[in-house]
Amino acid sequence: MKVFVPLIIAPLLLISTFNVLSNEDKIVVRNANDSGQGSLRAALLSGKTTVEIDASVGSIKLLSPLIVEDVKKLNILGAGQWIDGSKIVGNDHILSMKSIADLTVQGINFVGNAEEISQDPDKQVGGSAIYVGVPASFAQDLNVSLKNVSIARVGGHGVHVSDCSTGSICGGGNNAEGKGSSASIYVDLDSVSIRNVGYGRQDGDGFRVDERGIGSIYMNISNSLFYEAGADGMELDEAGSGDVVVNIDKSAFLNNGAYCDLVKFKNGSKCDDEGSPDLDDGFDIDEADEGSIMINLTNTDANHNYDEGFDFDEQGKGDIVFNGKLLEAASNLNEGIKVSEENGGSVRVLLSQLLAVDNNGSKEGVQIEEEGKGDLEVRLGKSTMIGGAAEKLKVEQADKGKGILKIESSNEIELDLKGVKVK
Ligand SMILES: [Ca+2]
Ligand SMILES: [Ca+2]
Ligand SMILES: [Ca+2]
Ligand SMILES: [Ca+2]
Repeated sequence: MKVFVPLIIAPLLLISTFNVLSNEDKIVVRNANDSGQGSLRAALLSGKTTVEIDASVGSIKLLSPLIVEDVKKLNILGAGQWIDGSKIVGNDHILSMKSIADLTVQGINFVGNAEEISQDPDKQVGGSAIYVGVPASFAQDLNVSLKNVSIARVGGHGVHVSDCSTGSICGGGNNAEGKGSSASIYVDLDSVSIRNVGYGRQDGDGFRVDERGIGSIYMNISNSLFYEAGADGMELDEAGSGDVVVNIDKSAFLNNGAYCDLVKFKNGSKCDDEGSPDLDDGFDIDEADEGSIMINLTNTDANHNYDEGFDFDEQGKGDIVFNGKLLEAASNLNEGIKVSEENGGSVRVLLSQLLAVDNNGSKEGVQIEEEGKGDLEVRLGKSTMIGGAAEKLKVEQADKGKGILKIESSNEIELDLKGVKVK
C-alpha cells in the first residue's frame, strides 16, 4: 500500500526514520563462539551497520575466515578483544569485505597463524588480517577507519585496501597494472600497530593501498606503528588520475623490508631485483599519471628499514610537495629520505628539525631529484645529518628548470648538488 506523505513534512519523517534505524541497526556480540547466536560471525551476517562486542566477551578464536558482503557500511566496535585467526589456513584473510562502502574497526587485536618465514617467495602463504576489495563498478568514495587496532602474524599484508582489478600483482609506478573504480579511498588510522606481518611471500606490506582509475588516496595517520613487515611498513600505489595526500603525526616505520634478505636467494624469483634481494622501505608512495603527492609529516621516524626510510616517487603530470618537521631517519640500508619526481611537475621539500644518521652506508642520507619540466626547491632548517665520513644531502635538478637549495642553522650537512644553486 502506498502512503501519501505531504511534501512539506517529508524531510521531518526522513529524520525520524533515520533515528529509529540507527537504534535498530546495532547488534551486540555476547559470546566468543566461532558461530551461532550471539557470535561475531552471526552479527556480521545480520546485515546490521554496527556490531558491538560486549566488554564481557573474551578472545574470539575463529575456525574459518570472516567474510562480509553486500553491506553498505560496517562499524565493528570491540573493547580490546583478540580475534585469533591462527586456525585459518591457506591464503584466506581473517576479515574480508567486498562490495562495501565504509569500514570502521575500533578496539580489536587481530592475530594470524604465520609463525615461520616462507622460503618460497613466489608462493603466497597466508592472507591479510583485513582485506577490503573495492568492486570495479563502485562509484562512491570508500572510508576505512581504524582506531586502537593491532595486527600481527599474518603471512600477507596486515591491511590491504584494493581498488585494483589484478589483485596482488597491481604493482606501482609506471609498471602499475590493473584497472580500478572511480572511487577515492580515505584512510584514517589512530593508535594502530601493525607488526610482524608479510613473511609468507614477497611484497607483504604492513598497510597497503592500491588505487586505480579515477580517484585519490587521502590518508590521516597518528600515534601509529608499522614495524617488522616483510616488505614495506606502508605502501601506497596510486595510478590513473588522482593524488596521494598524506598527513602523519607521532608515528614510526621501523625495521621493515627484510623478507627477501631472509630467504635463500634464487635467480629469477620474485625476490630477484636485478641480481640482488628485493628489499623494502619504511614508507613507500608510488604515484603515476595525472595527480600529485602532498605529504605532511610531523614527529615521525623511519629507522632500520632494509631499503629507504621514506621513499616518495611521482610520475606523469603533477608535483611533489613534502613538508616534514621533527623527522628522524636512522640506519636505513638505503637513503633515509628519497624523493623523486619525473615528467611535468615540480618538487618542493621543506624539512625542519630533521635528524638523519647512518643511512645508505654513509652515502646519501637524503636524496631529492626532479626530472622533466618543472622546478626544484629544497629548504632545510635546524637539521643534522651524521654518518661515517659523509652522510650527504644529494639534490639534483636533471633538466632545465630552476633548482634552489636553502639551508639554515643546520649541522654537518655534506652536499652533493647537480643543477642546483645554494641560496
Ligand atoms: Ca579509483
Ligand atoms: Ca595519479
Ligand atoms: Ca603524477
Ligand atoms: Ca618535473
